[in-house]
Amino acid sequence: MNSLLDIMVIPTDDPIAFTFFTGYMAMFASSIFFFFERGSVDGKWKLSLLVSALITGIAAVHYYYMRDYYLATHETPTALRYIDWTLTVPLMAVEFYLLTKPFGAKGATLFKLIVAAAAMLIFGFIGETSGVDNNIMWGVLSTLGYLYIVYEVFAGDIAKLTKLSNSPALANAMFLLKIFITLGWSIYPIGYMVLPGNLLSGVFEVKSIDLFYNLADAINKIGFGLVIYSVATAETAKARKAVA
Ligand SMILES: *C/C=C(C)/C=C/C=C(C)/C=C/C1=C(C)CCCC1(C)C
Repeated sequence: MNSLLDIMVIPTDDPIAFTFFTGYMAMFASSIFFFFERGSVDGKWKLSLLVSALITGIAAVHYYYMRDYYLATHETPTALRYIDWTLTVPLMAVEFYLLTKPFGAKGATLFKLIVAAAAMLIFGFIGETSGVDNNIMWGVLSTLGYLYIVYEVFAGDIAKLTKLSNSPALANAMFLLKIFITLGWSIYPIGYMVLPGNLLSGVFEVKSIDLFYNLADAINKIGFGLVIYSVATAETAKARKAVA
């Protein structure tokens, strides 16, 4: 089962294998795109685009390994998945911080977001690896971390700074990013619920957790980056027009 050949053959009846491959390539291509597009936006946006490139780049490397792990074992690459998220979710918190920093965001805001993300991921990892009995409890604890992030963006520091900024560009970006962290991010807990002992157990195959996670990653990591890219290019064009 673990021969090199297994890794080379993509079963045509396995949508999970398919999404590991397309996920890898899409993350990789996005990373190159965001990295090179740094050159076409004004200075203050360059760091945001670099962080977008890092998010998709880190994911691409993990998808490379998860893909092979999955093909060789047909099991869920839980550890690799959580290592990826441990790096990329805090970087998404950094994106919120960078967008609001020109309007006074403090390190403390970033710190709160990262602590909430860490709690969400640690509890989720324990829930996925510790067996059936407390699967729901760990999922609920993880969801508290998630909801705290949603709160910060909708009503906490990030929301207040966006309002104070009087910047239509930032307001637009936040509107879209809010859709990502509510609708897009909610795909993850739905995936988690297919685990044995949880609410959707039996409705889907356990393995389909990877289908949910791969879909959500592509939407959230690439989409998030594209929102920031579109604000950056729009604002750059506006600033250049004002100078000309
Ligand atoms: C790029 C990766 C991202 C944006 C990952 C986000 C992950 C989540 C929002 C995960 C959330 C979970 C819950 C809210 C409860 C169940 C356990 C998790 C970790 C799947």
